[in-house]
Formats: sequence, C-alpha cells, structure tokens
Amino acid sequence: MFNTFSVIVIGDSGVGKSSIVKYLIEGKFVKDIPTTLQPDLACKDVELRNKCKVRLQIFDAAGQESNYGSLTRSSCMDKDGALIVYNVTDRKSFDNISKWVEDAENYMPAEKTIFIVGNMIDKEVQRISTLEGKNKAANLHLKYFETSAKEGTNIHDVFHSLAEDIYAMNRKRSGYLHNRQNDDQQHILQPFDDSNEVKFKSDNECCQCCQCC
Ligand SMILES: Nc1nc2c(ncn2[C@@H]2O[C@H](COP(=O)(O)OP(=O)(O)OP(=O)(O)O)[C@@H](O)[C@H]2O)c(=O)[nH]1
Ligand SMILES: [Mg+2]
Repeated sequence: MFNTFSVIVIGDSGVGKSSIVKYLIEGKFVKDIPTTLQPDLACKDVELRNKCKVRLQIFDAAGQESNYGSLTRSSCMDKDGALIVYNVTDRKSFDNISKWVEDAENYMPAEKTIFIVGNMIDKEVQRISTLEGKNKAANLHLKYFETSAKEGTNIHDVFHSLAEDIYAMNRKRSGYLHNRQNDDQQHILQPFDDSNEVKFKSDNECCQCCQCC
C-alpha cells in the first residue's frame, strides 16, 4: 500500500507552474504550454531517504481562474502540501505570494506543508534576489526554493523535499494520535503507513487517476 500525498501548485498566471510539473513528469522543458484553464492532475512516485515510496498527486492549478481570492475550499481542503510559485523576474507575482499563502492558510487543513518557489532563475534579466526571496519565506515561516523549469534546476529536489516534509509531518501526527489512542483507549485514526516494505510493481505503475502515467 502506498502513502499518497495530495499537493497543489499555485501562484499567479504565467509563473511556470505547469512547466514545473511537466518537467517533473516528462524530464524535459515543454515549450509553449497553453495557459491552464482547468486544474490538471499529475502523478509522481517518489522514494524517500528511508527508502519508503510515496505517491504525489499533483494538482496544477489554473493561475488565471484561481487568482488569489478565488482559490476554493474544495480545491484545497484535502491537500497535504502546496508549492506557491512566483517568477523571479516578475515583481508582481512575488508581491502576490503573501495573498496566495493567506488563501492556502484559510483553505488547507491545519496540518500542511507549504514551500515558496522562485521559478525562472535561468533568465538573464534583473531579478528578485535570492536573499529577498529567502527573507520573505522566512517571514512567513516557510521553506524557500529556486527553480528553473527550462533547465530543470531543482525541480526534482523541490518535490522530493515536499514529500519528505509531508511524510515527517504525518509521522509526527500519527505518533500523537497513537498516544492519544492509548490514553483514551479508543480508536481514532489508522496509523500512518511507514512500512519500508512498500515496493513498486514496476517503474510505470500507475495510480489510474490521471492522464499522465
Ligand atoms: N525561461 C523560462 N521560461 C519559463 C520557465 N518556466 C516557464 N516558462 C515559460 O513561462 C510561460 C508560462 O509558463 P506556464 O508553465 O504555462 O505558467 P503557469 O503558471 O502554468 O500559467 P497558468 O497556467 O496561466 O496559471 C511559458 O511560456 C513557459 O515556457 C522557466 O523556468 N524559465
Ligand atoms: Mg498552467
């Protein structure tokens, strides 16, 4: 049995959300992706440091439709994690990060993992500095990553780290629930499955829930 983590990629339109997800799935930069009008679902299996395998269900949100304020409770309520993406050469998308975080805080479950991602670091134009990005993320108490979907920089790392942190968060919660369960002598929740025995049947094993694998 796999642990499946559901994550959402949000941020202003055009910051590269779909390109990041495409690179993760296809291993290459796909040019001229049309703007996302309906949220897309992709799936990626990730092996954690402890060899446990988890499945990421990745919702690539439509930046245009889900402009901050219109991200809905239903699109966020069951998510374990979120990547909030901005374009390092677009100040407006950077300024809007706090609004996306506010939406995520409002609509996602209390237990969640959110990363800030500055994308398009390959661009050779004046950009928002790494320090400024890091400071903003630190003020929001969130981890910060920089990526290039064009060159593939840090794309796998960011999803891998997200999976690791969600896993750690779930283990912590599971431990807490176990303690409560012992105290209360009643069943509260199935323990989180952290078995190292979990293995893929094949590299291409599919979740049957998306178009991508
Ligand atoms: N140079 C460069 N261009 C990028 C990068 N990521 C995306 N792009 C380009 O930026 C444009 C927008 O990328 P998308 O992936 O469609 O952006 P999006 O955030 O999904 O946009 P919406 O679907 O409208 O919300 C496209 O022309 C991409 O080719 C990157 O890392 N570097
Ligand atoms: Mg898109």
